[in-house]
Amino acid sequence: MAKIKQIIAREILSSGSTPSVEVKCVLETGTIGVASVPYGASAGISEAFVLLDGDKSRFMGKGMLKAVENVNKIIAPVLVGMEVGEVGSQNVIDQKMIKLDGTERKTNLGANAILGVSLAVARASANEAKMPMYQYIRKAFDLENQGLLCDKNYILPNPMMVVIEGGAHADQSTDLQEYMISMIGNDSVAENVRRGIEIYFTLKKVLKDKGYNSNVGNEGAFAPNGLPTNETPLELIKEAVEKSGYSFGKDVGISLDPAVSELFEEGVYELEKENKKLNSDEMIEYFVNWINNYPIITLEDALAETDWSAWPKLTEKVGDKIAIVGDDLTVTNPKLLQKAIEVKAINSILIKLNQIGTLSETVECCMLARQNGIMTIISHRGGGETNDTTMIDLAVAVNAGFVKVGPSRGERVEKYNRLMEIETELAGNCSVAGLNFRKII
Ligand code: 2PG
Ligand code: MG
Repeated sequence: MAKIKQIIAREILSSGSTPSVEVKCVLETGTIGVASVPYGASAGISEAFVLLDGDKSRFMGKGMLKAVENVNKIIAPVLVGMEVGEVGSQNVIDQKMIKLDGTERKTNLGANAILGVSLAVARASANEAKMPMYQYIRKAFDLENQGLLCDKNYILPNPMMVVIEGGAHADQSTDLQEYMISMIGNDSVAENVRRGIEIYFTLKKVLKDKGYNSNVGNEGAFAPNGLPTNETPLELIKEAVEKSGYSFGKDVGISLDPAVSELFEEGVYELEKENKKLNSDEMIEYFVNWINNYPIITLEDALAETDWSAWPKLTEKVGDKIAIVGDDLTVTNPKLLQKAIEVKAINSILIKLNQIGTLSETVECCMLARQNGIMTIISHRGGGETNDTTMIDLAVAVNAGFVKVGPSRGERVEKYNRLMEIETELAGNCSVAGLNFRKII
């Protein structure tokens, strides 16, 4: 046990050069924990509030000095002197900040301020306990003893790599946001990462040979312009997988995040590229058709975040075959997840720490998912990521099925490097989710 001595925040840059917040927590023992928060480009409407300065003379209004000040002047004085390191103390600290803010979406202090502190405190506590973060997260929330895990052993998540991106993440690419390859072999994480990267490089060649450019979008995935339809990336990926010498459907499956909340207005989904306007049932049929023709294993935000009545129809139709994943729909919020469980809207959930704004609520959401047979996928953010790798430790701690991270760029590969580091650290005392990913619930 140790007490918090100091908490200091500062404004930093995240990928894409959007400002973000970094927080340092110093304990009385001298132990330090540093953490930073990411930023979403296609954020869901119910996500926790990101407090921006709005001062147009700095960073086009996107500065985060107000959030920094909230940490330094409001949160820090309340938390200094509090104990960390005991089971439950992370939750006490997070609840204290939630109360101090006093709003549903952390609108007063900003989720960017609160999450920065939450993660910095957790890092300092893990360092103090001389534990890797994934082990500390299990300890802090007593996950092993409360029977909250599907397995006390570590089951490492499969890589889900974004290889073609469009929508809000790139200009003039596809209407849909993310086309991913999900590695389902269970030899090792390092092996899965290597295979994924080989396919990524082969895809670059496939694109070039067909005359498309191979420039990358926000997440480091290719964002070619001039693709004739939204289905074309599926064919290109198929070619790249096969040319890389892997079996399409056995070693590698496709994951999609169409993020169609961005395309939905007044009951209509507009696919500009194909000049189509679809209602909810037609949108479902559009994807069911793809599911019948390609080895799609996970499908995220295939319907809009406000189109609640359509989600159960999709899950009813294909939920026994593939993972139907809520992201904008559920925004890592235990209350929204509970609603989704009640109406049988999903069988899997995307988890992003900054959608809810504290480590405690994020873990609570993962455990609620676990108790209800919902697979968790821990994800990066498309807008501004930092080199913080807490999402990977979280994934390992909670037995997540996948981690969704772009294939290239420093802030993304840092996540895979951390996952491979954990695999080495565990030296065989772990398994890889592999083909059993649907059982990782
Ligand atoms: C998503 C994410 C991450 P963003 O929609 O799943 O890929 O994008 O962070 O922009 O919301
Ligand atoms: Mg998404």
